[in-house]
Amino acid sequence: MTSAPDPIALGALAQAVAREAGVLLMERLPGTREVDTKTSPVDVVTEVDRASEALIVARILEARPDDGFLGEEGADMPSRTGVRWIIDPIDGTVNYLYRRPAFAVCIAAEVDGQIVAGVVYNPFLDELFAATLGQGATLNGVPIHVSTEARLAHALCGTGFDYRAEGRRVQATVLSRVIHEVRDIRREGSAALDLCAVACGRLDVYYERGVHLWDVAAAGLILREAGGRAEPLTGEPFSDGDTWLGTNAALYLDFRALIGGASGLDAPSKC
Ligand code: 2AM
Ligand code: CA
Repeated sequence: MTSAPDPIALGALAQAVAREAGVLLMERLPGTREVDTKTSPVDVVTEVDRASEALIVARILEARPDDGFLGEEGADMPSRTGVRWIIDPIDGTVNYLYRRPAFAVCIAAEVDGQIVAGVVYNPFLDELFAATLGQGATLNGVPIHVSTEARLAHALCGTGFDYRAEGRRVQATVLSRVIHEVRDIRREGSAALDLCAVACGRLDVYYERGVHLWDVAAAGLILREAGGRAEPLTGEPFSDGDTWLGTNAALYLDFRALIGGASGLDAPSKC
């Protein structure tokens, strides 16, 4: 019989496992080991992605054999405990491929449909963002908070772009409407690290169309626990491919109206 899920214990497990996966990512960073001539760098990254997810799932199952999983690389197991782990073994895959620092391991623990613990670990910078529901958010153990910027025209805005051309066409149109309204745009290449950047005031707002649950589950909790808002633009429960918003507390309504208008949606009625 598995013990009752304690969010703090789930978070501690997620942190330990994310650090271990981070070591694997750094050991196998493209260019830091011999690459078989038959293997392209993209194949190597796919292989590391799979190895990272397999490691995370194995370590969690050792500790909690009846939990369920949802992972970007295909982990999909029902839960017998009410706990489901949502995993992105490398968020910022293209950065990883190019040995750029903005990539991270993301692990969220969901209990009966609610995210209760989340970890986003950037092994390149050794930065570990973590949160437990109701307990606040931290960066390397130090509490973090969103910015207090309330003027959209002064807001530094993160976003990201789809891998597919069709998605990018829509995103370019939205961006062309947003870019005049904010201080400037940053495109880092990791949805999870962008949300964590809002959580610690390195960005004021973030939006992206086409993210998946594993990109935003852990980092969304971290941002909410840091005093911000992280949710789909629609205000409805998240479904894959939605536009995701992350903001400090002061900018949420204005930014939601801006992105809703730029996307051709009416501002959602829910606050
Ligand atoms: P990934 O690195 O794990 O693929 C890039 O803007 C951000 O969006 C990354 O966090 C990337 O995750 C995520 N993303 C997920 N699906 C995507 C898609 N279809 N196109 C572009 N980015 C995607
Ligand atoms: Ca991802």
